[in-house]
Order: sequence, then C-alpha cells, then structure tokens
Amino acid sequence: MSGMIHDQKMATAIIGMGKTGKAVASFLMRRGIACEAFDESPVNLPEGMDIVLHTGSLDAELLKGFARLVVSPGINWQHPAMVQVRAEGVPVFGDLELFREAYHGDLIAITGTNGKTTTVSLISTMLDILSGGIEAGGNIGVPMLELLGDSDAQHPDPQRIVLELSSFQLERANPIHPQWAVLLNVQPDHADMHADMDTYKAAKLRMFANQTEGDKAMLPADACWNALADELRGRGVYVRRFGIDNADGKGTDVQRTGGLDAGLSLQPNGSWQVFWHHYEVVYTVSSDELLAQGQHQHLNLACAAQAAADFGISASVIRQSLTSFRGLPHRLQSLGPIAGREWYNDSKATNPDAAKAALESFHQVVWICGGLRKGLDISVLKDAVADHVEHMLVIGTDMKPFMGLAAVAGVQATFVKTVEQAVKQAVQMASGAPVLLSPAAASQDQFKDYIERGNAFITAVNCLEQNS
Ligand code: UMA
Repeated sequence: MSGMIHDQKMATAIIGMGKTGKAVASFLMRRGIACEAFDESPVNLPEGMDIVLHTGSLDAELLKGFARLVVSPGINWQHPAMVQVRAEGVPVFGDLELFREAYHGDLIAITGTNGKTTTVSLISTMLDILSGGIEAGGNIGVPMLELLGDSDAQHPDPQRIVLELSSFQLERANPIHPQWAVLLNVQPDHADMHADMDTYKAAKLRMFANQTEGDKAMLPADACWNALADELRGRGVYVRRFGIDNADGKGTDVQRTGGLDAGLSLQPNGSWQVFWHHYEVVYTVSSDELLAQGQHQHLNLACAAQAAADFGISASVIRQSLTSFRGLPHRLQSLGPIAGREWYNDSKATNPDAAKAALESFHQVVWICGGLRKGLDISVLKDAVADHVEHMLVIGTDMKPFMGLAAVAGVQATFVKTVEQAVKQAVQMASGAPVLLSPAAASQDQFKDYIERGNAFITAVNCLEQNS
C-alpha cells in the first residue's frame, strides 16, 4: 500500500480500478482531491499514480468512513457493500456525476442496448469538421473524465462532447443535460445486473430527464415511446422519431406516429434508402452505396446523419461520411473470402437482439454462437435461427440453452467449445455458406472481452488462409 497521507473522512473512495477508476483517480488528483482506490482483484496502477490501493472484498465498514464513493460501471449497483454504504447516507455515484458537475460545453448523448458505438463514432467523425471539433467518450472505451481539461485557460474543456452512455453509467448519476440525445433501442440485456427490464429501461431514460426548451431528443418510432415523446414535447423539447418506413407509409416494424425524421425507407423498386431531414428537406443515400452491412447498422447511420444535420453539417459531408464508413471492428465485420467462403466477425453481439439483427442480414449462415448468457432469454432467436441458420456451432459455458434453441428451431447444432474449433468445423461444411460469429452472449467465460473473442476468431480464420 502506498499513497499520500490524508484524512479518510474528507477523501473519495474510488471503487473499481479499471479504465474508469484510473481516470477518476487522475481527474481527482489533478484537482488536488484526496482519494483512495479499491478493487476486488489485483490491479496495476499507472506509473506515477501515487494513491492508496486496497484489494480484496469490498468492506462496507471501511468504506462508510469516506466522504463519498465513485463506483465503476461494471460493479453491480446492488453489490451488498454499495447498498450498505448508501443506506448509511454516504454519497455514492459514478463517473458521469463528476463529469456532469464539471462539464459545461455542448453535450450529445447516445444510449440504447445496441448500436451506440457505431452511432457515436459516426457523429464524432462528422462533427469534427465544426470549429472547435468534438471529442467522443464514455462506454465507447475512452473514460469520459479523460476528455476534460484542467479547468484552466491552457487546458480548457472541449467545446463539444459526444458520450456513449450505458445504463450503468446513467443509473448512478444525477440527470445530465444533453442538448441532443438519442435512445436507439431497449432490448433485453444485463439481466444479471439490473433487477428487471423496467429498471434497465428507467436507467436509460434518465438521459432525457433534464432536457428542456431548445434541446432535441430522438426516439424510436415504435408506439411504446409515444408517451415519452409527448412528455418531452410538453417540456419544450424538440422530439424527432426514427425507424423503418415502408413505401406504403405504414411502416414495417413500427407504428407510424405522423412521419419519421430519419431512418430507412423502402423504394418502389425494392431497394432501401437511409434518410434524414434538414429542416423540411429530406436527404437520402441508397443502402447499395453503403459499405456497412445490415439494416440495424443502417438505422444507426440514419440517427447519426440526423444528429449531424441538426448541428449544421451539410448533406454532402454526411453522404460522404456514410458511404465511406466501413463499419467498426467486431460489428458484422467482413473478413473477406478465405478458404472458399465468407467470414463475418460480429463478436460485439453480446445479447440475443444484436445476434438476431445480424442473422437477419443474411440468407443462410453457419452460425457460431454461445458464451455467457447473462440470464437472458435466447428463445427470441428461434425464428431467425429457423430462417437463416444452416448449422449452429456452439461455444462457451452456457452450452445447454443454445443446444436447446437449435432443437426448437429445427436446426442441427454441434458443441465445439472454442472459437478455434468452430472455425475448423465451419470450413469443412459442404455448402459454402458464410460463417458468422455473432455469439448472442458475453465473452468473459473464455475471454477478457468481446474484442479478445473477435480477435481470436480473426486469427483462427487467417490461419486457414496460411494453411491453404
Ligand atoms: N471490479 C470489482 N468488483 C466487481 C466488478 C469489478 O472490484 O464486482 C473491478 C475489476 O476487478 C476491475 C474494475 O472493477 O479492476 C473494472 O471496472 P469496470 O468493469 O467498470 O471496467 P472499466 O475498465 O472501468 O470499463 C468501464 C465500462 N465497463 C463496463 O461497463 C462493464 C466499459 O464499457 C467502458 O468502455 C469504460 O468503463 C470507459 O467508460 C465496456 C462494456 O462492456 C465496453 N460496457 C457494457 C456494454 O457495452 O454492454 C455496459
């Protein structure tokens, strides 16, 4: 244990020393605020970070003695020690609360179960041409406090920030005040961390709680969001809606609510267009011109385009950004033809709805799936599996529910345990159908995160090329 001497009663306890905890420590230390760090596992602190570090089980008795706790998003808000400390009246919150207190520039906020990172990345690319530029952070992987300056003239805060916000970040902060905010979707996820779907949804909706006259909010066009739209309009918020629009004007999976601002529209010739509005003018890009694949990704592109248009970015810049965007790694990422078939890495699909969207982007695939189910019901995949899957190759710990899914969908399945084995089996299959890794489950049973899982898949596929 090292670190400077101070009075714990005046100090902040930082709970969890991953990316967030380290950024919190650095933020507080730059401001001369005393802090100590806690983590249940051994961690290495960055060089020069002179701070007391406690490892091992979180001890509520010890934590109660601090002035406040800043808790990382990955630590369950209902962790017994956190519940106990909150019950004692000690302020407990996450890094978003520190960000909220410190940042006073333009804020764009993105939440939703799936598609956040794609939307944030594109918004960040398009708005970067504005004077003052833009910084992107939050759940995307750059802790939000790292974006902030040192509250002096030499290192000012960015003029504009776009944040990707998870339910964990939103639930443990007072409501923020974004000038532009979009909820992309709410689909079952993190059932192991939130009490139920309502709690999960409520956490996400906190993003809008402080919006007011002059702000913009974008919501899916589904009728279930109409009440929220009305409530926001009642507060003077300009509400935009996005979704999928059929040529017949009825919508495919959405209830039309009097015209969409952005989304996908079906053309009489059967092709799809991404569209968005700038005032009354509608702009479009044909989906044939897009490199990123899948309707779910194209909807994210439409939302990003609408955000950019609302910040004054020209249609030509938006078009150029959309048509040159190749998609992000691990999100329906094409690895190209290797060993006689196409391979797609969608390792980021860590919940059933993300995998469903991926499966529906194909005619037929060999599907590599499985991992940690996080308590989620995967039966929602039944129709997509029956319609689009030729054979399932199941990996990971929670093998039983996936084998059960194959049985109810009437699709053959093989338990292969690892990504490497899945690739070896897939390449031997006769049909030559594309192979899709889109696990519908978290990766932490076998990997550090979805990135490591995706990279293992890429490596295994590339080995085929070398061996052929
Ligand atoms: N820890 C404990 N006890 C616990 C759980 C964790 O002590 O019960 C410790 C771990 O030992 C570790 C630290 O806490 O040292 C990790 O904290 P963390 O899980 O919050 O991870 P960070 O590195 O701080 O990353 C977090 C987000 N992680 C989660 O929300 C789980 C990252 O999102 C985010 O990019 C980063 O902050 C920067 O803002 C990742 C994620 O998986 C990508 N997010 C979920 C998702 O997208 O589905 C919400």
